[in-house]
Amino acid sequence: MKSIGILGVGQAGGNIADVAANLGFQTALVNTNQRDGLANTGVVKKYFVPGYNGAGQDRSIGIKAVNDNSQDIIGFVKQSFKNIKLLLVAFSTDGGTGSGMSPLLIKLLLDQLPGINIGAIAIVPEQNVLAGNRINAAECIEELSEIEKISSVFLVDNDQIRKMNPQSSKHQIYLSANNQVMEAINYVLEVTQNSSIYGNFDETDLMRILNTRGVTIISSAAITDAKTMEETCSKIHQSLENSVFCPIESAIPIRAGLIYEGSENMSKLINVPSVFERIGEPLQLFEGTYSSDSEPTVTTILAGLSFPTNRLLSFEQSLEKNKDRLQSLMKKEHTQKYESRISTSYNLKPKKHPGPISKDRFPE
Ligand SMILES: Nc1nc2c(ncn2[C@@H]2O[C@H](COP(=O)(O)OP(=O)(O)OP(=O)(O)O)[C@@H](O)[C@H]2O)c(=O)[nH]1
Ligand SMILES: [Mg+2]
Repeated sequence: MKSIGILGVGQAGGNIADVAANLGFQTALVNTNQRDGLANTGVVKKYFVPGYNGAGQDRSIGIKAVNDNSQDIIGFVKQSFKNIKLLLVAFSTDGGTGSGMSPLLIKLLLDQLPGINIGAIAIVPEQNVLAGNRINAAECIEELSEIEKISSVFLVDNDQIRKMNPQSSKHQIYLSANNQVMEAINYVLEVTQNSSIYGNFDETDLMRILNTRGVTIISSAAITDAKTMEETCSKIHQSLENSVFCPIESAIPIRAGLIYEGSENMSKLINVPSVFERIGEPLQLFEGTYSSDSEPTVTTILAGLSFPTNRLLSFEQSLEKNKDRLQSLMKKEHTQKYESRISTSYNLKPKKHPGPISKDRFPE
């Protein structure tokens, strides 16, 4: 039985839980929209918040859904997962349900599920989403970053997938992101089950890394055609830049893992100090070396990173630039109305704005 559980919240969260279920993780989902959740057929345990039909990208509806049903939801989560050490709550930051419910739910679960660490798989939307989604994402990530006892936060970056596959449809991007994030987490968990005479990376090591508060990133680099230590090092850095997660911007990780799998010969090309020279030396490093016939691969886990300020600032800057236009749109919602001229012209209603009916408006 895997020691990490995945709780999907909202549609994107449910989709990630579905992928996780197919990889053998314990999973459950919570949604305000039954129709979305029912599509995630791999997930058996489902809680639909009664009286709701989606949150329509309104975070306050998600927050209310948790506040009004907190005991039922916590009871559902308790029942759904057995003997896990880490629960990862998966959701998108820019909708209403997952974005609104998840930070609050994580806080409540941390209080009410003692002994289980809780982290997050939070999806950061593409740059080109509209203002409402950007506001949601910024608010959600701010709330997440304030949770005191939270473990790893994986920031899944849909833009990273777009960057690697510019022609892909939205659906392909989502599917690829969901698969990549769960395969990365699955790999580092599975590898703890292997044994090695050269250096084991065991479950305690992994949990030590994943229970670090802050942003976590996992990436794998195939080093098959590397000839030198420099080439190996640059392949590792490249894999970090191109992973499914928001790329690291500056901060040094607090804990890290370095796992090598492949022929013993190629492992000589890994020079740990030079790998961390650019990233910054962490407080603790956990290493694992596994001799096998598979393609030589270095998997890096960096935990305790800062939230990617520049990536998030770019959201906020574009909101700031369009502030006047956005505020006038918000105001318009409450002030706009259409005044018909037809009734006044035909004297059906008391006159408001007398004037001829325009021929352009009512062509013959
Ligand atoms: N990576 C990934 N992103 C997704 C997926 N589905 C949706 N998204 C992203 O999530 C956003 C929409 O969020 P949803 O998860 O549909 O929202 P929700 O939590 O169900 O909230 P409401 O629909 O507002 O009730 C989109 O703008 C995308 O950024 C998915 O399966 N994978
Ligand atoms: Mg939805």
